[in-house]
Amino acid sequence: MTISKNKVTARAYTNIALIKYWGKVDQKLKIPTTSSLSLTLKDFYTDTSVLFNEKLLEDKITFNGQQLSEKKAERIVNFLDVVRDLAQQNVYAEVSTINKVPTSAGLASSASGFAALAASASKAIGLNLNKKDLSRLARRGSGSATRSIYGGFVEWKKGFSDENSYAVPFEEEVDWPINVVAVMVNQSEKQMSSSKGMQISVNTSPYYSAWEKVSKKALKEIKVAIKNRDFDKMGKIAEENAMQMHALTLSSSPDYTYFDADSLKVMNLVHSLRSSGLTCYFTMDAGPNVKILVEKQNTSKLVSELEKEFGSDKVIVTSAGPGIEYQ
Ligand code: 2P0
Repeated sequence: MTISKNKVTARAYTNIALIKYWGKVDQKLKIPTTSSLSLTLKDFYTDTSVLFNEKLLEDKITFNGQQLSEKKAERIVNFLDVVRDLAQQNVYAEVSTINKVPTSAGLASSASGFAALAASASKAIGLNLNKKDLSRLARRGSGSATRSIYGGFVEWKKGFSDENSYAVPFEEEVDWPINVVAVMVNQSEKQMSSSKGMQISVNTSPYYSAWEKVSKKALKEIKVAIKNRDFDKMGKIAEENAMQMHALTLSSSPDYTYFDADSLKVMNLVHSLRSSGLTCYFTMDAGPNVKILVEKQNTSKLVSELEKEFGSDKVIVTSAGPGIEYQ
């Protein structure tokens, strides 16, 4: 194994879960309680460059051009320790990250962030990981990053150990004209991190075992809907699964929520557009922004309705994106 003399740069795209991951059985290894399924998105991504350098006395981490404080860098340093352990190397790294994802606003910046870091750091240190092992490694940084190794529709098979919890492509090349419209109602950092929130739900929501049961069934059904190109079925299952996840936050002790007033406004608009014949479905993650699934032929109508209400700077249209890319 040889450490690269040049920096290695990788790009990873965020993904949006249609069947959500919300809880772990093992916090350190990030083994989830349930399997999940996502769509990797084209327009939100992270570029990360890594150079391991014998001369450094500590890891040096910059984010969008700014050096990170020790506290903010801690999660990245911990992840680099996992990479160093795996490679049996004891050398510090220079890491620079450029994010094209609003951080901590429920658009899974940790998914693209840790997937890009796993890819660039493992290659820079001389590990030649296949995609399965890269997915396992990305999982150690952030659960949702497990899925961002692949493009298109991706399933994270929960497994039960470090060896067998990883993502597999369900459909990498998506030849289905669908869009995801993100409505950025609020870009401020969230109060409750997903890592913390999901464990409160695991430990206290009386509905948690019901969640495990319904989400297993929904995963099976959405895979059939995707294969059959049944947009209505896919959207309905995804919207229900999102609401069931958010029911876990509301039913936790202490209770918490990622909804804000504008998130509810978007959801109400989706319901009313749907009853007037415009087929679209929403999903929402650990932040107030809402993502709407829509078939391409209906996108411009949906966008104009959203822009009327929220303004054009708040509405971003994207579609299926690729897996990890190296520069
Ligand atoms: C998901 N989310 O499946 C779910 C749905 C948010 C809502 O994965 O603790 O940042 O790092 O594994 O991956 C966000 O949680 O949490 C997430 P950790 P992560 O996309």
